[in-house]
Amino acid sequence: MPASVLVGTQWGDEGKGKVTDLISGDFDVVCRYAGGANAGHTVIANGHKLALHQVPSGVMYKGTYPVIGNGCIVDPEVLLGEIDMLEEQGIDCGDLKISGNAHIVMPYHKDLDGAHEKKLGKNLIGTTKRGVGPTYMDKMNRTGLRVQDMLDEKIFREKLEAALAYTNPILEKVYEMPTYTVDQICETYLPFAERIRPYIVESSLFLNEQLESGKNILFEGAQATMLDIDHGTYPFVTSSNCTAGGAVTGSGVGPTNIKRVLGIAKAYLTRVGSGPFPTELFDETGDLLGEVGHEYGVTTGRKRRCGWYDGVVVNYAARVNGLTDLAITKLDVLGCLDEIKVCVAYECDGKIYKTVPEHQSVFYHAKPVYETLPGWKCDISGVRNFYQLPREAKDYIDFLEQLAGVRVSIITVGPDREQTIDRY
Ligand code: 2SA
Ligand code: GDP
Ligand code: MG
Repeated sequence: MPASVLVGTQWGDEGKGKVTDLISGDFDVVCRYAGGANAGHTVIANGHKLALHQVPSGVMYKGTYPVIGNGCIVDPEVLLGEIDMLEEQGIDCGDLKISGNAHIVMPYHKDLDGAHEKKLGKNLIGTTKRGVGPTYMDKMNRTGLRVQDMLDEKIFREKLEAALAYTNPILEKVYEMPTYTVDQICETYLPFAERIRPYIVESSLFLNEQLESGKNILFEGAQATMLDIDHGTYPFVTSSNCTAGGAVTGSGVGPTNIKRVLGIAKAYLTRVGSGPFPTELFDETGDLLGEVGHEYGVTTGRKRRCGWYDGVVVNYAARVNGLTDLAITKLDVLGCLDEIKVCVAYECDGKIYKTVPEHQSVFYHAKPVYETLPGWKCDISGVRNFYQLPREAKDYIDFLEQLAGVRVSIITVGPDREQTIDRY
């Protein structure tokens, strides 16, 4: 299998970190292709519990190269802190590769992110305030700085001067915030540059050479389909292409190399931040799912909104990502419920929608049409074989498979690597 993509099918936090870690042993390279320190991927294995933001979740495996692709953005402070944290735990980061074309998050990007949210008032997006939107904005505007610019102080200073000539007036006049000088940023960023230098590579070249020598690559998606800048619930999205197509542009590996696209779907649904969420629960069942599933943001600690599994959303994700198979995560959490609802369609102004409507106001007003399935009311966290699951749990998986139109190849029943049912 030359290259595979692992992608979130909902609004994020489906357990991408856990599944990436689970299958990374079968890959020679694990590459992040989009997003930055907004991501929070949890990996629990070999006695370690890691919350990863910048470093790919394949880092636990010796002999697997973790790569930060050109489609990612890099916050040097977060990245270096993470490398230190990993090395303190005895996890070697010497094989980490960072694309010279990835864009750098600057202090002013974080200021702008927070200030813009404040200006939006009640219409705020609910970002992670990690500077993600403004960094991608500068990339598209061609006023951004890239990792490779850190390699040469003269170039870094020149590009920074041009960037500040554009950004300082925005900080000052639009947001009434303090501005930056080149020296001020150089003081912190040039020492970061020295530490990052050994990891910088021409990542598209590196990845393609790996493929040519028979190695295989896993592309680890961040955020998720419904947060994708093109296919998500715009404007309540992140600023990158989280969907499988982003793996191509975000790495410089051609689409013909990708043979598997594994979608990750939580057995219920969560969303953090603002925006439409048709199956959201505002009652004690929502609270129970949040409590049993420990639904709090890995990056910000925010409480996640909880709701029923939305079969329309995952079916849409199967379409826009070209999914080959699905992993259903956190099935164990549903063991606390007598009955479980699944959204099979939406109703809006008397019309039934079986797919995610393109028009945002239809989606915003969509009322879920539910089917109710019986719960299994027991602890399944020790089950390792599909046939040992209670009948109701097997029927639930079969139903989700039918709705998605894609085979369920992995089921997870707990946060540890071992708490997994492999049907691949
Ligand atoms: P941003 O910061 O500009 O990317 O925010 C834009 C929207 O994208 C959502 N977003 C996320 N949603 C789920 N999980 C994410 N990572 C963290 C986690 C989130 C956290 O793993 O828990 O800790 O709060 C993530 N990153 C971005 C965000 O909520 C906005 O809706
Ligand atoms: P990601 O952003 O998609 O990697 O997901 P997060 O790490 O933000 O959130 C997933 C959370 O669920 C983490 O705390 C995981 O440890 C946990 N988790 C993953 N799989 C399972 C599972 O099957 N059962 C339970 N109970 N927890 C899980
Ligand atoms: Mg997460």
